[in-house]
Amino acid sequence: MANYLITGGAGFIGSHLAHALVERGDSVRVLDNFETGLEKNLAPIRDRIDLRRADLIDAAAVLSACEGMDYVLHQGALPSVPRSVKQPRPSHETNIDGTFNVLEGARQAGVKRVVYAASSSAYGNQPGFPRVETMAPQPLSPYAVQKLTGELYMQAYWRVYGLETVCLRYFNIFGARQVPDSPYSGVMARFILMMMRGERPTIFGDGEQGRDFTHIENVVSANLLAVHATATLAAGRVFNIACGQRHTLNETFGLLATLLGFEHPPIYGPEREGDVRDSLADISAASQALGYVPQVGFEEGLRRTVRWYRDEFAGQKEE
Ligand code: UD2
Repeated sequence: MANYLITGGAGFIGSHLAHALVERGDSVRVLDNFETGLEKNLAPIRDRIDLRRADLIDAAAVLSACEGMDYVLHQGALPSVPRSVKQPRPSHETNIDGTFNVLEGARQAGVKRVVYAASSSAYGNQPGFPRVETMAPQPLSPYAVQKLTGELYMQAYWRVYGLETVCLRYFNIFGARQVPDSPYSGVMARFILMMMRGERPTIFGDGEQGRDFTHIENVVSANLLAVHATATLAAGRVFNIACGQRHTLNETFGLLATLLGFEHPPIYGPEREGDVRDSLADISAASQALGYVPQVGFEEGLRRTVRWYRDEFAGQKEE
C-alpha cells in the first residue's frame, strides 16, 4: 500500500484513477478546486479518501497536499484547446504555474515519483505519422504550449533534482464521467449527449480530421504502470498513451449514430482555431518501457461509454 496524491482527482481522468487506487487498497488524497471537477465523481469513495479543495496556483496548499505522499499523479489542468484560444491566461496559470507548484511541492516533500498528464497536442500539424516521442514538438495552441511546458519542467526536475518524473502524452481520452455539456467538452461526450437528446451535433470542418481516440481504462492502466516502472527505463521520459489507431470524426459520428439509433446527419461548421488536423500515436515506447498494452479498443470503448451516458442521463429524449 502506498500514498497517492491525485491532482484534479474529482475530474474525468483523476476520478477514475482515484477509484482504481482505492479499490486496490492504496491510500488516496485528492486535490481539486472543483472548477471542472465534480463531487459526484468521488461520491462512492468519498469516505475512503482525503479530499482537499484548493487551487493548483495556491503553492502552500499544493505543498501541504504533497506532504507524506509517495506518488503524485498530476492530472489537474484547465483543459481544452478552444478554451485556451479564447482565454489563454487562466489556462496558462493553471497548466504552467500549477504544474510548477506541483513539482516544487513534490520536491520539497520528498515524493518518489510524479506522473504527469501530458497532451498529444504537443505534436501539432507537422508531417509524419504515426507520432513518435522523438519528433520535435510543434504546439499550435496556447493549451498545447502549456502542456508541453509542463513536460519540459518535469524533465528538468528529473535532470536537476533527481525527482523521478514520467510524462504520459494522452491522445484524446474518452469514457464515463467526461463532462458532456460544457462548450469546452471533448467531442465524444458532447456528441453522445446531444444525440441522446435528439440534437444534431456540429462537426467543425469536413469531419475527415482523425484522432487516436483512447478509452479511459487505458489511461488508468498506463498511470499504474508508470508509477511502478523501473526508473532507468521511465524516469525523465515522455510516452504516448493511445491505441495506435486513427478514426475520423465522420466515422465516429456514424458509429455513435448506430449505437444510439440517431437518424439525422450532423451539421458541418467552420474549422476550429488551433485545431490539429490528424493524430495517430506510435505506442511502442510505452509498450517497451512500461509494459503498456491498450486494454479497451475504440469500438468497445464507445459501447461502454454510450451505456454509461444512457444510465447517467436516463430520461433524456432519444430520437
Ligand atoms: C486535444 C488533444 C488531446 C487532449 C485534449 C484536452 C490533440 C490532437 N488532442 O484534443 O490529446 O489534450 O486536447 O482538451 O491536440 N469537434 C467538433 N465538434 C465539437 C467539438 C469538437 O467537430 O462539437 C472536433 C474538434 O474540432 C477536433 C475534434 O473534434 O477536430 C476533437 O476535439 P476535442 O475538443 O474533443 O479534442 P482535441 O482534439 O482538441
